[in-house]
Amino acid sequence: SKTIYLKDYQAPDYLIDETHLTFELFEDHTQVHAQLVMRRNPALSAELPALVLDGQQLELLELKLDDRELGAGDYQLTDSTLTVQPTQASFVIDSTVRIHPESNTALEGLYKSSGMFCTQCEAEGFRKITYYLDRPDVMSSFTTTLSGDKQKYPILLSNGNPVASGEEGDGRHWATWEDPFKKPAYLFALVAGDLWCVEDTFTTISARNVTLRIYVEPENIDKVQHAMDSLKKSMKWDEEVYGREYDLDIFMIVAVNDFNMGAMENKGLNIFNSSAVLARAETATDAAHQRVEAIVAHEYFHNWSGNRVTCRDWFQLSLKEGFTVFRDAAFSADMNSATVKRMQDVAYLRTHQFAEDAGPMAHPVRPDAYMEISNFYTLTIYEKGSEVLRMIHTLLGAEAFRKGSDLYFERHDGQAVTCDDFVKAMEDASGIDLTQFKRWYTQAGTPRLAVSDSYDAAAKTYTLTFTQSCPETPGQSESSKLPFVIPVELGLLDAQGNDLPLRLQDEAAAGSNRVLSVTEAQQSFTFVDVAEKPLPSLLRGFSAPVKLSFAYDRDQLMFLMQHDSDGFNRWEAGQQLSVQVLQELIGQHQRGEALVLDARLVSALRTLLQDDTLDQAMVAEMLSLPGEAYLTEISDVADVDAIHGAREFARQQLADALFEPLWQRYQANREVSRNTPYVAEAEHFARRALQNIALSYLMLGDKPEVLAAALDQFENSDNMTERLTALAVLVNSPFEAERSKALEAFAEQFKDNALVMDQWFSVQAASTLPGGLARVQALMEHPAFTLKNPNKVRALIGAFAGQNLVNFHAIDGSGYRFLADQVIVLNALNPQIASRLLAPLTRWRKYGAERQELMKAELERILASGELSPDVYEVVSKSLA
Ligand code: B3K
Ligand code: ZN
Repeated sequence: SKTIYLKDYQAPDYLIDETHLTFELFEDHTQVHAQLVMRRNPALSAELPALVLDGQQLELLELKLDDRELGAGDYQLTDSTLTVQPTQASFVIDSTVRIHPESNTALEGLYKSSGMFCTQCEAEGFRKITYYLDRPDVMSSFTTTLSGDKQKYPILLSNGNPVASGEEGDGRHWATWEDPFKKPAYLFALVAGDLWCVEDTFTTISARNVTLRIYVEPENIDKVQHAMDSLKKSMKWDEEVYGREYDLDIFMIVAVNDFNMGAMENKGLNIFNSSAVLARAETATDAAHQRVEAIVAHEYFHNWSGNRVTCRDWFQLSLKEGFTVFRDAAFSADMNSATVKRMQDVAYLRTHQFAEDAGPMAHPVRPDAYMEISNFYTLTIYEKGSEVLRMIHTLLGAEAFRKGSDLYFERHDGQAVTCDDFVKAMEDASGIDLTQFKRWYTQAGTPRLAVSDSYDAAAKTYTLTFTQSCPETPGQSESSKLPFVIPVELGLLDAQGNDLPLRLQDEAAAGSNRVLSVTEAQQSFTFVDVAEKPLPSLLRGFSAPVKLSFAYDRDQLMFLMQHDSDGFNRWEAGQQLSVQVLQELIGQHQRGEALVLDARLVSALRTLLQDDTLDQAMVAEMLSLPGEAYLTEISDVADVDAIHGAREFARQQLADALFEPLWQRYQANREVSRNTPYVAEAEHFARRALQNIALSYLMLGDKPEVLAAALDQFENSDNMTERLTALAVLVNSPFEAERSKALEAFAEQFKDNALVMDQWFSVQAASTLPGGLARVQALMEHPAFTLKNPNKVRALIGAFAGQNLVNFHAIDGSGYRFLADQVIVLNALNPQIASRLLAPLTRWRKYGAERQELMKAELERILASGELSPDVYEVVSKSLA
């Protein structure tokens, strides 16, 4: 495999002004005709270099240049290119190819899913459909005609507006779609199938009526309303918050069952994994409802941040992804609880993106090299990219940020641009220089920010000293990294827990919450007129994606938990307290000592549980101890068994000590749930979240009244949130008879609902009871399981390797061997899924010597297993390097 470098970027030799496509869809092949109206790139010299079109797995049937049929001597073919010599600056290429969507298991290009045809082109799937300049800086208008069997494929869709349709007489029909907005090929889409739709309309801010349609398989038509509501909210929000109006007359979403990721923002025709569209109380959890809302918003927001203004090359991927995640996070915060959304996002970032940043695939938000671009749809591009935008927002303020985004959209509408262009628009609109800030785009790794303080009682000054550094990442030594701009939002608490006014030396005004810009390797800030030694509340709202350290003792953390005016930092103090307590238990476990839980954690959580004025979602989040994956990430050498043992011990102790208040809160909330119809809104999510975390603690106590409550919740709930938690606690309990009965009943009730069966697989795959691997292997034989469906692979194998750490990391290496076996099979079937599944093995450096050897041996076995896809090859070879 060869590496592609950002420094080698060159503008395209030729442009495509118009693309006219015809698809004839058949059961055993599809024929694609493409007419490309092209010209020499006017920005380059008048010479006419050879035209090199991308194309893979295509059978070329016919090729014409300006109506002249080309013979074998007139062009050159390789397995990824077609080369022709143009003779004039403007010309038309006509090609006809045969492709095989019916046997496409990689789910990239044109493929079939549950009997329907659909496409996935980003990043480089279009070259598996026809010969083309498959790069995002070549933007063209598209006209697409599709024809197929009328009975099997009554619905024929593509991008843009429908312009004509008709019958062919032989049981076939056709439709033509026209997309007037110039777009790169990665935004092309086509769908043909037997689908039903829910239709609605949205009136835009300038009073245009837009038809909204969500297409699904007929049996799912009752699970679409939540996505439709989310779509309308998104359209309105983007008008209000970003001034962005929708442009076409119709906006469509299609749900497909076999999809490599969540969804895809194809112009006017978003294609979604059905798991990211379908939601109703009986079959989808609260988390699933929120995920649908967020993904619908994300893909819709791409219409501006991605489609109208797109990326010049794939190194700029975060230009659209980081920005769009930032936008969807703000939307979700506005629709639900902003603090809860932030806590969840930060926990996710610190657990998973920080681990990526510390592993062999670490890369900057704007990478400068890749082998396979599909491997770079990462937490760093998406989540860290969003954090980078959030910091720009913090540094500029909301108003200047909005001016900057308006300028960006206005300046670059219809263009393919770079991250630098985005930052430039922000600078021009705000007058703020972001030169140093841009290091966030080019330097990989998670910065460390150590903070110390000193108080001068005589002078009444308080000084905070910040020291930043960033660890080595592949290709970037620690010493080569220059200081970042780190916005630190903070407050200082007095002994009563009130925010003190904050005034720096030489400043006139004083506020109580402010942002300091740390820009140097070491830097001090001195506050004046500080009457008493304060307790700092640092990095409020997690204002920068760094690892902050300050020597808080546990009493100080408990104080912050109760008094910090920043809700996020109250949670954060609780997390840090839990981490300290758990790390102490991990040490005791490793030294073979008796485990003793610090009683302060019990009393802090008791206080929270007994305070019914607090936001219940917040209490639920505070009760959830940091996960094993996060404890792994923050360990130098992760001791899987000690981490699991310590955390389970703490949970058990908390369950025993807090039985009364947990049982009270559980019963009160369950009572409300029982008498309230399901509503997918924040306050109801909060009630169920607290009810469910309480139940999971209570079940650790082996009490018959709790078992009865769990069984009742399992049998008599009208919603999946309560039912699935009840199933999960039974699956993890020692009550064997109840467990198998519940699993059987659940499977019987939901056997026809693939998405619910995914949950059933996951709950079992994640159970940390002994014998995990054998259970997973048995479930692979279940009739509802197939390696060909990515959702199933993620639900069973992904959940086992990612969430069942004690079983996956079994010291006999059986979990590693199993995962490697699956990766080898999937490498041939679906390289993108194979490569993602691999991630846990790439983290081998985190573990002790014995596990390191076992994990490395499996990576080497994959490397030697035969012909590897570029996807798998890149990840395995970089992990072993
Ligand atoms: N842009 C797509 C991701 C495509 C991934 C291709 N391997 C979904 C999204 O981020 O909205
Ligand atoms: Zn996206």
